Amino acid sequence: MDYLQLPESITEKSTPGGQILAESKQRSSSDNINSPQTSDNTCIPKDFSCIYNKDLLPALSGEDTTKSFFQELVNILLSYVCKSFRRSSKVLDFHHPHQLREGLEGFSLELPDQPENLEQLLVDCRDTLKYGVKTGHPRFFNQLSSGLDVIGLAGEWLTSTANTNMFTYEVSPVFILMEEILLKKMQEIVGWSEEEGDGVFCPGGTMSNLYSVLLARYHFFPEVKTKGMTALPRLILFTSAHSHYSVKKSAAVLGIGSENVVVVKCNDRGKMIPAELESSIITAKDQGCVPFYVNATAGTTVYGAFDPLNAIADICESHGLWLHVDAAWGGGLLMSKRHRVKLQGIERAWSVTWNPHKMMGAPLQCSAILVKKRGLLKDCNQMCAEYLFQTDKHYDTSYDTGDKTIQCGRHVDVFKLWLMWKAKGSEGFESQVNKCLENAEHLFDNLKQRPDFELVFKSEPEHSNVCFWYIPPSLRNMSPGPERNRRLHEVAPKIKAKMMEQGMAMIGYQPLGDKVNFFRCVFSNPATQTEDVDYLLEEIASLGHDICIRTETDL
Ligand code: ABU
Repeated sequence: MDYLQLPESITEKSTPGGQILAESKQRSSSDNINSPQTSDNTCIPKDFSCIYNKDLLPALSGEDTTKSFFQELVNILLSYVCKSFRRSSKVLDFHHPHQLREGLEGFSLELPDQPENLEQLLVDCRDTLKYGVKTGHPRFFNQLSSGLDVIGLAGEWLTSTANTNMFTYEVSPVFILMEEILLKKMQEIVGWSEEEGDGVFCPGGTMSNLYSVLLARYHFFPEVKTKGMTALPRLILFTSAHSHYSVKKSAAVLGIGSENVVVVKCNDRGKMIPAELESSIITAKDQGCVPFYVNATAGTTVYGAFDPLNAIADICESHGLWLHVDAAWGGGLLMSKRHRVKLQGIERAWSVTWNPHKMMGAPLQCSAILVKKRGLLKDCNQMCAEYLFQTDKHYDTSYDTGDKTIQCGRHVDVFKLWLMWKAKGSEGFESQVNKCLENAEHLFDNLKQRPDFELVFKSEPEHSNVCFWYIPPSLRNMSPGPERNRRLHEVAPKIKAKMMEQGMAMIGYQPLGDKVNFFRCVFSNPATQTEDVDYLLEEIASLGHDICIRTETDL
């Protein structure tokens, strides 16, 4: 059995794997790494006030002190992990920037000239977590990436301990192979054939989207690599009004220019209108420009909408354009038999962004750019630095994948996801995704019943995004119009400010198009239960009931 392969289900583990686990268990118990004792069996005092960095490894006889320091640190981390799941604990302990800068009860951000003792460092570690935000808390609804996956966290710890670089096989043999296997698995789930597919893990979805534009441009105009933009005609790319801002940013970064991104209209539900795309392409051609790339979104950031991928793919095919699918948020739904239908047509994409740090709950950061055409990443980005990518190494240097990327040093993002996949199997991710979408359905059903809330769109959520307004008593009988909109625009920020001061939940808001500020609730944390959804609505209603909104005469 190949132990790097990912299981479909955790019950599939074969006996040899079990033996290896049993052996490693035996090894670890005899290693006795958990004991806070020195090698001569005397206990190390847990007072670190006279102990400094210089006393830790690599100091001679620094081993026991190092173990003891880590034990203390692990206690702090474990206490934080446990608190993160406790509903009685706060999601955040908010302080304004000036308060944190000034220092709080022995916690100072200023950097000293003289070393501080390890006791102080442990206090600093504890307080860094204390004044941060518990993004793993079941009542943290603020971001697309949330949750605290214990196995993922273990993977992240291991990754930091290994502290290596993803550029060559010689320094990352295991991680490089894991990346190959994981990317292959994701490509298979997207629906590409055995012969197709390449990819790389990137520092976030914006970077993955940037790769897609870079590769599309290189595919059509390989001379850009050496000659630059002056050798090219005026290029145009297309993306929907609800797509992520990273598409425009990519055009700006790559020297194409954000004004050469055509923003295609969406319907009321936030989905790109294919006929609008087609007419925009024709207009661009009529103006003498060269369309080359279309970004379709599978799971928009605010509405969670899925663009009609097959209709868009048909248009791209007929005009010979590169189709990228930004499934940073929606990619997780591919893991669910019930929900993957929403991404029908994704297999026709030339590239796909998929962020497992969102819907699959992998710790940040974990984003993949998947590319259908093999070899393109390498051809586009390779620089052949001889000090790193020597061609006369004694192993298969096609595993020195670093030159496929636009980075040199690259963080190991793959291990935590690989370990999570081992722990849950594909089926575990499927249940996780289904549960998040069930929470969204529960919220949507509740909102429909309540007179104090109003949905931004009336149709069922496609993803786990649910968008709504809270309507305070003073606005409930007001007729629609600019004055009501002006007042309603103030409601969500005021409620959020109070919510952050109290710290018991966290949810985001934004305006969008002609819609004034509304709440966007998103579910990606498997720890969240329907009781947390109910809590959120009660919290918003109670914070919003008496808020003071300026009337026209106050202005
Ligand atoms: N890259 C999109 C993340 C935005 C959010 O978490 O709301």
